[in-house]
Amino acid sequence: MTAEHGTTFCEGMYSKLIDSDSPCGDLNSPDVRERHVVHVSPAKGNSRQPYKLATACLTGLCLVLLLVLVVMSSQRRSVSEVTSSLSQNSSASAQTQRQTLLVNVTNLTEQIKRLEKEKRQLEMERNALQERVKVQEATCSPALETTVPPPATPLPSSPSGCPADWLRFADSCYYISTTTLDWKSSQKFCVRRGGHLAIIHTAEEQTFIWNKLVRGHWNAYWFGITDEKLEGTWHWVDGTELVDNFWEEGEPNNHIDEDCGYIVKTQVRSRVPTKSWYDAPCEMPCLFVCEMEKPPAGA
Ligand SMILES: [Ca+2]
Ligand SMILES: [Ca+2]
Repeated sequence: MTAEHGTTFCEGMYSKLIDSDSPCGDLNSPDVRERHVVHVSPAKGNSRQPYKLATACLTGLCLVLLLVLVVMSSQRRSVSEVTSSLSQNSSASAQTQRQTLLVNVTNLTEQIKRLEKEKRQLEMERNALQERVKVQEATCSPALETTVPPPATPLPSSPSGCPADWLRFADSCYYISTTTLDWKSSQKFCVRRGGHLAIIHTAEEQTFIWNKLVRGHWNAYWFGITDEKLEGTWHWVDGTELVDNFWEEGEPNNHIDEDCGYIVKTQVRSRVPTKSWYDAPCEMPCLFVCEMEKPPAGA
């Protein structure tokens, strides 16, 4: 072993027990002491360095742990604050939504009330319009002619044996007006002409008269029936009580205090003569049908 090698080896072994048998030789020898004096001091500094390093590491670790703890605590506080904030926000949001819903419910309730009021008003208007329609339907059509009513005296007879402007059926003559009068005036007109408002006992007679009527939107013709004396009990103008009848479905209904009967003829081809009677207020001006059972002698 060379001296240099031995020195390096001894330096590495300084921390070990000093052994006289050590290959390092006699440590008390001047050469060795010198070498150790020269090399021992740095060896002592190196032996403390790991402790310093460990201390530094531990200190660093502690600092890191402290930092971690600080960060975690901060984060935990932040999370708690965020959670609390979210909870508060959620509660506030729910409260806001509840208030909004309450406002919406209130508005909808008011809207429903308003719509119900409008509905009631519209229903009233509808009912009023329906009444007007019924009255309009019950109102006789305008006169087919604007001329004054024909004279009350019979005109010269026709080949039919009836006055010239009358129609013959069986043993009677019929006059179909072209002007309008109320029911009582119509009856008076017929009486002045030697007859009365038509008294209809059979479907054949009803059909004959109905076929002679002029079609129109709602052409209504008074005939000789009324329940003016006793509501619901209908009598002919000769005082006899009604037996067979040709009322329309739902008639007579006395809808607006209707005590006189009329026959209607419309443009609707499906209508039939045996369901053409209606009741209406006697004051309405209508066309009318007169009947004369016994034509004047010589007619
Ligand atoms: Ca009546
Ligand atoms: Ca009626």
